[in-house]
Amino acid sequence: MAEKMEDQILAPATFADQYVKQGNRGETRQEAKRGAPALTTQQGVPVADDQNSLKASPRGPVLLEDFILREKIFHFDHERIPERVVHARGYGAHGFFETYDSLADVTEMDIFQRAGEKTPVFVRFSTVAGNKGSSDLARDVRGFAVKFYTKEGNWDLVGNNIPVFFVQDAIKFPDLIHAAKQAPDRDFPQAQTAHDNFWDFISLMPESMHMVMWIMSDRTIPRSFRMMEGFGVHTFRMIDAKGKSTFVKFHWRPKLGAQSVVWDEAVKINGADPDFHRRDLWTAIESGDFPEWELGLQLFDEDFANTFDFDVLDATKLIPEELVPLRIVGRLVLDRLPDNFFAETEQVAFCTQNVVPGLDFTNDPLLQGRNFSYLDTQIKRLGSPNFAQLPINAPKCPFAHFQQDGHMAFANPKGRANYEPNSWTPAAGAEPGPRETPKGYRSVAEQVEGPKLRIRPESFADHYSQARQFYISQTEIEQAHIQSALIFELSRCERIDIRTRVVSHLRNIDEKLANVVLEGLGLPALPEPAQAAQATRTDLEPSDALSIQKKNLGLLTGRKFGILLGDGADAALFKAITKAATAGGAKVEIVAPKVGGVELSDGTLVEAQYKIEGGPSVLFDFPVVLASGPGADKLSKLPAARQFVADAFAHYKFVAYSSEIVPLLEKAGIIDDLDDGFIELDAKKDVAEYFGKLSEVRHWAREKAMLALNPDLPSAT
Ligand code: HDE
Repeated sequence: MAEKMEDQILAPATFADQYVKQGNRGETRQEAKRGAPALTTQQGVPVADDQNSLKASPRGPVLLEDFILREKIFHFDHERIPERVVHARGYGAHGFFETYDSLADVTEMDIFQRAGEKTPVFVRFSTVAGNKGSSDLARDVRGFAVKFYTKEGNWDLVGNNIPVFFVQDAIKFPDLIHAAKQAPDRDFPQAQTAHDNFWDFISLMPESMHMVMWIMSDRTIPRSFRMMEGFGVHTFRMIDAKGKSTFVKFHWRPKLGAQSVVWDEAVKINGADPDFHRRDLWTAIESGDFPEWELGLQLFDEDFANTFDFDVLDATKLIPEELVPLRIVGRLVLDRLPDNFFAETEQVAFCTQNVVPGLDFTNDPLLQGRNFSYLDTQIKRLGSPNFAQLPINAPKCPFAHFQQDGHMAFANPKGRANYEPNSWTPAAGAEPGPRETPKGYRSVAEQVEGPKLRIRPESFADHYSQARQFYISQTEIEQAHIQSALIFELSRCERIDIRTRVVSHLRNIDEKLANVVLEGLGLPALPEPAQAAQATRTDLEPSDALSIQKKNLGLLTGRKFGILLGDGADAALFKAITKAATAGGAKVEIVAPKVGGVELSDGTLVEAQYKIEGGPSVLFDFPVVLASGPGADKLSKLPAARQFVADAFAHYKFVAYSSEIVPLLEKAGIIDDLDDGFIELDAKKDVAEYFGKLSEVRHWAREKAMLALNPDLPSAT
């Protein structure tokens, strides 16, 4: 029997302002009207029905003839490209780099010649170990990759948020990554190093010990991409117009200051908002709070390199800023979101070998291996040697060469000459095409001699001195965090011999650290210190530049207040806090029992961004709780509200609250432990006192007190 095919128009109320029809089986149909263009196939054929495939009768088989269905499914099947083998999860933004002063005394790099010049950039931040869909707050190194579209070609500075690396030679990189990622038999754990394979490998690689101190520190759980430092890691060379070469190390310094979260918070953020870092970057740029970093250079010559205690070619070492201070040369501003994540953030291809005239490599064996890897990996990932033609990868300066054809070649030259040298001239009937420029890229004429061999230089043999220097440069609280991180990670490593082997390395770094970790793991006896190729030096002074807490800028800018509101909350207090927070450059978000909002004491209705179960205090730097009367009573009964304040307490946060919510603090079990970090607000004047405390960011005195009270916590031992 023939089916009834007419569509009926639905009641407008159901779909608000949408112009919608309904098919005879309830399919929603929207037509190309009111400004919406016609849907077509890839070939431009208009599509009449995008809801039903072509069938031989209503309940019959789908026909092979349905080219519309087949084309749509075919394209969908091929949407994915291989994710990056490392740094798969990342997030990017566009912006510019502005040069402060000319650096012509040091380098010919065009980008550094003219003060005030702005160069477009694309930046991608990433984690290393997790897959593309992993959560943002994994304990991991963060990638900090910058593509500068300069007038003399693209320069990629592919760095991390940690200035040193795990291994000294690129030949060990595949082993490192295999060990860090999921075990091959079980494919877990995802995005974490707390497992046997990682610690087994690390414990067999003494050179990784400096990096291990950094990854067990708070650096690997940053509060925001906007609050991370960045480093080029390797030593590069800058070359001036006369050919003189100067060594250089690159540093990015966030204008908001560096900040991290605490571990328990990181774990909970991963559940509450796995996209915490990308959402943070997106919303900051969208709301006009453009993140900024300054670029600092450590510049030094061969003489310094020869007298420095460590080899500047060894990527497991840094040069303390106390020895070579940073020269600040410009700023990076991210002010534009990508239009399309895939086309820009996913398809961007950073390559360490993308350097420009005036910049050259050194013989760092890790860097040299990377210079092969990054080009090679793009072929696999992007599928064609023409990946540089993608808009995100193409230079913004003129370019011309004779490379041709290949998959997806879409920028194809015209004319006859596709080789050089050639004899074509317009008079002979064709353009000659591009030719050499004497002032083009030149490598430093470095003298190289010696036997060809597989060997590690003697100057790479000290694996513990800078690890120790990093550890003793941290505040007491930061050291406690390193201790707990090591204990947690090693507790997830099942083999006792591996745990013990790590402790044997820690003995070469700091005896107290080794003992605390031993105790924390309940290991029976201290192992012998690991055999060291070179004894640890104890004469390296602490460097304040290595600590996050010692460099705290105490800014409210870029931070977030989360105000948990109950009905009847004091309107004057609410407004005073909101005003002071906004004036300080912070954002304020509201959490309430219902997202519809709450009614303040003066009858104002305030809408909420989060229903309390979806707005835990881990999402905010500064949690506040305001309610009174039945509103306060109601909050005290809600488990999520109790968790809100209990977590804020456990994460050492400053918490401002109105006096009537004391029953909530009682129910949360923290009333007897309240300290100076919990600020009761009775009147607007108390708000000033509360804001006066916030420059410390967290109430670390609470953590100190907790450590002193609890002999089972790390640094109390
Ligand atoms: Fe990478 N690394 N890496 N790496 N790396 C990649 O390139 C590699 C290293 C870094 O946002 C890959 O395009 C080797 C150090 C960042 O797209 C791959 C070695 C540092 C990114 C690769 C290293 C980095 C990558 C994977 C040892 C800090 C992400 C996809 C010799 C200075 C860039 C890709 C982005 C990505 C290889 C070590 C930073 C496979 C062989 C040291 C930020 O080519």
